[in-house]
Amino acid sequence: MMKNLTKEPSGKSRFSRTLVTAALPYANGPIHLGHLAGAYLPADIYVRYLRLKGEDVIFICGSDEHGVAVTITAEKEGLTPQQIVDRYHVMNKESFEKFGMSFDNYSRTTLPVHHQTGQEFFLELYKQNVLIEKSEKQLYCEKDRMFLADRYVEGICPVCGNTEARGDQCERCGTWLEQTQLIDPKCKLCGTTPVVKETKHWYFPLGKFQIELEQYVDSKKWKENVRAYIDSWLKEGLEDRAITRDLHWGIPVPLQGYENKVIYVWFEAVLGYISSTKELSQKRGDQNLWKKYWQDEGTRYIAFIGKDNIVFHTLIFPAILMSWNKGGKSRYILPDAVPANEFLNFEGRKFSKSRGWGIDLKDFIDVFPPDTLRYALALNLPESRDSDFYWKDFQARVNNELADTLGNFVNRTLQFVQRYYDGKVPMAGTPGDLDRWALDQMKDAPAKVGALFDEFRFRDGVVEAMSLARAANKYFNDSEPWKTRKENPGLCSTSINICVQLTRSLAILLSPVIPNAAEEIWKMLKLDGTAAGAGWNTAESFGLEAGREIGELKILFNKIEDSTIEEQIKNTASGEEPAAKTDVPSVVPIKPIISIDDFRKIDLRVAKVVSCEKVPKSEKLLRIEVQIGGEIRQVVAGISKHYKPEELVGANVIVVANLAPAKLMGLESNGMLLAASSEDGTLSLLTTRSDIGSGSFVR
Ligand code: B3M
Ligand code: ZN
Repeated sequence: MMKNLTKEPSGKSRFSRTLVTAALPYANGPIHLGHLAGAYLPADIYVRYLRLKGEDVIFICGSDEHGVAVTITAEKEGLTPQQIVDRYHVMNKESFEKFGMSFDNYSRTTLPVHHQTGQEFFLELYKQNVLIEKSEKQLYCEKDRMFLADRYVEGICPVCGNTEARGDQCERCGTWLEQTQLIDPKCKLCGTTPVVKETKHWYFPLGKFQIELEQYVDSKKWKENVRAYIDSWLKEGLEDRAITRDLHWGIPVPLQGYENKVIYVWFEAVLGYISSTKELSQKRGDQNLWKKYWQDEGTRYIAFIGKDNIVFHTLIFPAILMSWNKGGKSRYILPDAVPANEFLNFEGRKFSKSRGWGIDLKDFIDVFPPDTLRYALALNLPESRDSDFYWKDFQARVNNELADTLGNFVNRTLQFVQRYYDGKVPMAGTPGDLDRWALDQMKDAPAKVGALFDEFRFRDGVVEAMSLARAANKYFNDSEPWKTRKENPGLCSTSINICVQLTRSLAILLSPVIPNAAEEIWKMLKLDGTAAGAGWNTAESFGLEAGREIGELKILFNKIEDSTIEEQIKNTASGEEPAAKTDVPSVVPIKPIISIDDFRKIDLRVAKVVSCEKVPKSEKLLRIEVQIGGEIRQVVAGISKHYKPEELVGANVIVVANLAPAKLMGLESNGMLLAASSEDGTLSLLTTRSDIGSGSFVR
């Protein structure tokens, strides 16, 4: 378990302010629930909580508008990249606002202030002679006449066998790839096999920062899931990384001879947090504001992201900042915590835009109040492992917890005040045992919930806050005010007074999660100011004096009908059967149906391994000679992490015998071995009994 990050052993914080950033979403598509659960909702709960505690905090975000993610979408839609980012920047900013994201600034990486920041960092590192220029072999499409940066090329991941790995990263196993490592690469635009051509690029020597990064990582506290990723990167050994690209969309490389190249999107996107803070400075007319948050040791920096962005925020961004700091111009602070979440799945499967699986934020909040989504997601955050969004769960959370527990308690309490006390808070007398129990619950709640939020355990924190609502309902039931009203009016007014105080405390404690409902409660109580501004610790004690008038009552949450949920299930799951709810990890979605004729095009054969050796200088590749009937062939396979060469000799494996030849590290590969690969990248070759002759058909 992690210790409270804000406190020194003495209990006093050594920080005087907090900078919170949330990953900059690509402006190439709408925000969906998976994004919210990965980074945005936890970040917003945290910031709202800090503000309630009266801390100095700013919350920074914006659209990531460069890179191949954007240009590919533009090409698909026949629009310019600018048109795409304009559309999605506005759309995402609006849906974030409706969802209640309380950013202090939501910027764009296409703004001049960001281009300047990106070029300034690039030039500073260049002047320090940190960057290395290299002539490298890259994949080039002769048909489209361009170098195939990142996602413009797709092929088989040499680590996990995923057939849709991209030129920079395999999304399935998370391996960060060089495009020339891809097996059987294809141009994404025209589908042809690219050629290898020389091009010049600037590299960032990440490897040189290995030791400094290890020290940095050891000096901070990380969530277990995050630390596991970092350690695997560090263990693998860090390598130089190209930070320029042959593209026309992005921040131009500010050097002669590089006119047609841009800075790699990941190098500049992380700097977008700084530019966004600079923009906030300008907006607030305080030129020093951004420096205070980025360059003062008294600032604590927390970066909220999803798990696929961990390496960029825990290693690459810190290394860039360390590198800048060596120049002596000024010193940036490094992230103190990167509380990355795992993935949220939808009804048992991965969100998939192309397959229409999942739901966008925009569509969701057209139908349901944002607080219902915030609450249901908060209780389902993938904080330590992947989790699932199910429509039925959502309905149950809203109906049983928000409407029946919280809403019902607030409603019955305030109705009682309206009906029997003329709308004024009744007097509290000396508390009895039952009352003291309720008061103890109230007194302990802010510290309990706060301790969990401090540790980035938002799910548990919200459960804890909601347990105060449960206790409040129990207290109402057990004190039976409908009876004591006549039998013992003093007892009755004490319990109703305490119920009103509990209502106020609940508004404060739940305000980071359900900010709209919290303010509704505040209005019903006719309190001054806002629940969000009341002060976290004031939830411990009485905040409404007796005799005070309360406001008009409203229903906090309406229940969701079965028919409404059925309709959503129909609309958002494109007619596919929701997977059964189990703890079994979800699978990557099945590909579209093919005909038997399509399948027959693939010539699968049994092949006997006659010799096998490691490919020199390659960590992953084996060179294998197989016999298929009377023919001996060479196949190169990325399985050396899973099989020793001597293990394979004599084995009967299955090969795709009619696959177009491919070159891997200069070796021709004539065919592909079939292997099962699990999500975590474990590989197992398909084999047959040894008495099946080589060359036999597999069908
Ligand atoms: N745009 C990737 C993503 O949207 C990337 C994050 C940038 S954070 C600086 O997941
Ligand atoms: Zn992979």
